Amino acid sequence: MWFENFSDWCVSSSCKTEGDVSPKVYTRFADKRHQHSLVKPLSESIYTAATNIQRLEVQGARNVAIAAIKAMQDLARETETKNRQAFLSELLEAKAILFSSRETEPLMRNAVRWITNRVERSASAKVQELAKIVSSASQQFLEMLEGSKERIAEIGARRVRNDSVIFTHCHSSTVTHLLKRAKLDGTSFEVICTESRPVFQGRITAKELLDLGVKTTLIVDSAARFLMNSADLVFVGADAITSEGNVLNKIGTSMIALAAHEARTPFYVVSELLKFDPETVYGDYEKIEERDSDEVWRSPPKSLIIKNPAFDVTRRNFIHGIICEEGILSPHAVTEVMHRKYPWVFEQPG
Ligand code: RUB
Repeated sequence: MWFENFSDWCVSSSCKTEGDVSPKVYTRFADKRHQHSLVKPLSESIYTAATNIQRLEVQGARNVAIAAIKAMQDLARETETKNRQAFLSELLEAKAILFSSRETEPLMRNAVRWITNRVERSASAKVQELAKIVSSASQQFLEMLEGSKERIAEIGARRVRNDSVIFTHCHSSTVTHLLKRAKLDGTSFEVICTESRPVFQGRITAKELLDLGVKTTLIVDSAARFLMNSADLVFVGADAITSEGNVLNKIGTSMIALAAHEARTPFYVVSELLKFDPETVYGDYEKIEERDSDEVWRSPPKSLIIKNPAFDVTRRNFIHGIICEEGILSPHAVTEVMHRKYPWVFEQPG
């Protein structure tokens, strides 16, 4: 089906009306669409994935990357472009839309770049062959992610001692997979998790852990320091790792790191290395996404200023180690290991 503009696409897709899309999403993606009015839109999957990511229906860096990769696979299947140039433009448009759906997600950006770079490098003029490259590159990236997740769980589970108490924040699928592995290895432990205001991803963690049969205690975020002395170690996920070895994760993570430092509780980041942002090597700061204020207070008093940053930066001095697919690394070693293991990440940032 052909659409005149984004609002038509919206009406015919999972968004029932324009108003059903947050104004931010609408403006962002509508601007893109209007540059291309009267052309068939990209695969609907790209807009749907971008909208779901932006609305937090897809949560956590790994799931965001997987949703973007799957949308690229759909695009390759559904494309109606007839030549190399048109196919490349379609891919670049998809890349721009996916990148703008969340600012603090280098894993997603690395995944999409991995796919588009492979297509750009091929000399083929046939759309069918280029589409095959998108599918196989996507599959390779998904396999890399899966392999890393298993390796991280294997390594990290060795740090969980019998009868220990683990502290965690927000919901990281990488952390919960590690804890699942520790449980399957027969280790007995309990977990304290924060509720993670404002949208309570800690409840997802709590439910998953209870389903695994792990004794779990949920606390309000501001009780983190109060309870830190009861924990033996902290595991948190990551959204981004910078060239200096600093880590961005859910807002509140850096406060937890400070509390852990004060209590001398080892603080580990559990993350695949592909959350590294190559642009930080060249001086760019990782952007911190600011989310809608109504997540914090739906009907606040007029003129009240509400700030709702989604992530914060934990400096490397507070990080005991990064548990990744290459082992437990000092944050100082990250850039060097990235150069060795994933040199392609540095080839074409942007
Ligand atoms: C989730 C969050 C997670 C990281 C890592 O924030 O901060 O700790 O994304 O998750 P949000 P994973 O809910 O706002 O996306 O280990 O699953 O990649």
